Amino acid sequence: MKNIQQTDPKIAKIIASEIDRQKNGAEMIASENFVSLAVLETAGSVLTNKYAEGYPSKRYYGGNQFIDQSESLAIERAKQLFKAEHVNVQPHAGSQANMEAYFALAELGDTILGFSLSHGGHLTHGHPVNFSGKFYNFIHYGVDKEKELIDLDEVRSLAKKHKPKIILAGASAYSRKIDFKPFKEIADEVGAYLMVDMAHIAGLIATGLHPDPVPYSDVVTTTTHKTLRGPRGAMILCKTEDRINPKDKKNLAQKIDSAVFPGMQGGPLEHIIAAKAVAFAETLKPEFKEYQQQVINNCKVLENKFRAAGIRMVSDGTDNHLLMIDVTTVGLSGKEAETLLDEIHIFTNKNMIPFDQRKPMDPSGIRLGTAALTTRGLKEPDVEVIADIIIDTLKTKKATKDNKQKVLDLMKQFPLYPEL
Ligand code: DSN
Repeated sequence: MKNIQQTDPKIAKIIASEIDRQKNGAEMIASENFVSLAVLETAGSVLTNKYAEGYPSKRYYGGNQFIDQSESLAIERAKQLFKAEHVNVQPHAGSQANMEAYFALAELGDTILGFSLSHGGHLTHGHPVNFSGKFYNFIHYGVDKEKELIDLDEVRSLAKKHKPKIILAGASAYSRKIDFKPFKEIADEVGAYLMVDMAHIAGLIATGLHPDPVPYSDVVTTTTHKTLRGPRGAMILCKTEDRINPKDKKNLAQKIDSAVFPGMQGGPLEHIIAAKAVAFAETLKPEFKEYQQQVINNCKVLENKFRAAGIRMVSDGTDNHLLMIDVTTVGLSGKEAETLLDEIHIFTNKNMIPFDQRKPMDPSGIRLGTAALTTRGLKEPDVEVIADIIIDTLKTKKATKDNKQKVLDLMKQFPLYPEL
């Protein structure tokens, strides 16, 4: 920070304020996490200076002998972590990874069957305001009204009716396990590729705590910064052979690689790719599995607390790192709940819930996650304290000084980045 303070005090101040915000709050946005200092250091390293268009040993620029080593390590570690045949670690973000996967598997205008955003899917799974909904003919499945679980009968009947080129599974606001085997069976029945976006649950999958999509899928995309706890970025895992078009000149791995570069991206972010390698090495350690189990245990504490408080949860609970709360059951909108919690330094996000009667900017739900809290070291009794504070705030509809102080006192017991 010394250099930034000298050359750009405004930005230095913003960074210092953000460090304070992160330290003095309970981060419960389900897609966020805190990277290790080793990942942070690598992401801020001189590797940012290098152009490396191409792939290890096949670059368009000289001087890549060291960059080749770090990118190869990232690839090898990711392959080991997910037992994947092929991995491309260059996607800059989850949206790019999804775009690149669609480019590799389909032609513009082709039909893709994905999970509706309003039921828990993602913007890049075919929402009309996103490139995905503009470039492709997306059809959506959702959850059933009663149990609020993914409706596989609907997936099958829509697949048979629309004959999609790709069936897409994966979610950003779904608190239950997704079984990928039936998705593969349906994909086989209609001759579609199976693509899975495992961004939210990648850490759980890497540690065997969630059903694994890799054996069933042609392509799997993921971000690297959510439960996987790496730097902000993404990657694509795939099979080598193209199951649907085996006679094409390029196999599936080659199609994915060319969709990433030169198809979509130019110079890869090699500082971030090296930081991915560092994160994957952390992920391969036994402690990472203990961490992921604790993430789930902590989320179960939230589930039990909300059930006891009589506050409705979508699908009545959770199997993973997140929980969807219907805050209309306490007479609040999602935006009101998010704002109240923000005021007492509990950071969450408003979220649509299935069959929501309200609008996306002020929906009926909030999404809570435990990945970041667990990285700070919170265990069941600590999460009980947070749950009580959230429930009190939502029920009284008041952001009290007392509750804010309780959050600050609790988070002080779990120092974040004391070195910074
Ligand atoms: N924005 C991410 C999330 O919060 O789930 C998904 O891209």
